[in-house]
Parts: sequence; C-alpha cells; structure tokens
Amino acid sequence: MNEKERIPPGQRTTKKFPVLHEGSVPEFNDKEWDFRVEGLVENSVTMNWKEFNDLPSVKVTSDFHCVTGWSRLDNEWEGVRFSEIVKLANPKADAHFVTVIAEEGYTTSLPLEDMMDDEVLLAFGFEGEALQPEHGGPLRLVIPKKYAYKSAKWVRKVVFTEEKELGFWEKRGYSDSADPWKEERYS
Ligand SMILES: Nc1nc2c(c(=O)[nH]1)N[C@H]1C(S)=C(S)[C@@H](COP(=O)(O)O)O[C@H]1N2
Ligand SMILES: [Mo]
Repeated sequence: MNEKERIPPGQRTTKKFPVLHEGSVPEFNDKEWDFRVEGLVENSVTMNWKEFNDLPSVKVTSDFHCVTGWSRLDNEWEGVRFSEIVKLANPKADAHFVTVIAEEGYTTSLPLEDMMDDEVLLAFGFEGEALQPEHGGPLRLVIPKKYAYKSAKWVRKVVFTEEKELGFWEKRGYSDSADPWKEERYS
C-alpha cells in the first residue's frame, strides 16, 4: 500500500513521536515489577521482568493512529505477541474479552479475537532500543488496528473476562470498538 492509502480518514501523519497520556510517568524498578495474567484462564501467571524477557519475542513494524488526529507510520516495535500470553494462560471457553490494566488505574478492554492478531504485542523495545518510559516503558500494549488509547502504556496485568469492561477513555465517551478505518472515535 502506498502511504496515502495507509492513513485512515480524518488523520494526518507526523514524523515526530508525540507523548500523550494522563497522569505521570511511573517509576520502573525491575526488582519489584511483575506481570500478571488472571481471570478466566486455566493457568494464572505471574512473571518477573527477567521471566517476561525470556518469552519468545518478535519485531513488528506497524502504524499508530491517535484519536486526536495524528498518525505515525512504520514504527518498529519489539516484544512478545499477545498470542504467546494466550498460549501460556490457556483461556477458558467463556473468555471473550481481555482487560488490560496499567499503572495508576488506566485500563482498556479488547475482544480476545482482536488480541490474537499477529501485530498485537506487549512491547518493550522501539526502533532498536529499550522502550522509553514516556512511551510506556518498560512494557506497553501495541494494537495497531485500533485508535492508540487501546495501546495502554505501563501494562502490569491482563484479565480474561466473559463480558467487556469499559476502559478509562471508553467510559468517558470514546468508542469501545475504536476502528480508525471506520472513524469510530466516540461512543
Ligand atoms: N497508561 C496509559 N496508556 C496510554 C494512555 C494513557 O493516558 N495512559 N494514553 C493513550 C493514548 S490516547 C495515546 S495516543 C497513546 C500515546 O502513546 P505515546 O505517548 O507513546 O505516543 O498512549 C495510549 N496509552
Ligand atoms: Mo490518543
């Protein structure tokens, strides 16, 4: 696809990488940090930073679309595919959604089916370096096919649920489906 075709309706591209979030950038202490998988799964998981980094990882280049109107193309993320987490946790048959929980109470929820996409990562690297704290380091979700408020920064926990649980922005009037190609900005 040429560049024009990769820009969803109502978006414009930026070469800069804006930093956008509520609240402050959390401190990262690799001795205290953990990542938890809970809810409707056969195997609940708790991993420390080293264990998380020992999971199989990939590099994926994808585009990033913020609901405020900017898009950044060709971002090279490195991290663990969400489908790897699903393999470890083995969700039960009635698990249809995933609530992603970040530091300081930021949450978002996604259909499990959308999370199985090969582009969906829990990312710890960006363009060959460790993911910077202001961009969600040590670990953020990247889900390129949704507006970027679904790409939660500073992720610590994922919970598999039967029903969707509206997230931080979704409770405040932003779309839960958040498809940039359909311009699903508001609910
Ligand atoms: N924890 C957390 N994650 C967040 C947000 C936030 O406020 N808190 N903002 C979201 C929004 S609206 C956008 S556009 C992207 C911005 O990511 P960036 O700062 O790396 O560009 O992070 C998303 N993830
Ligand atoms: Mo955003």
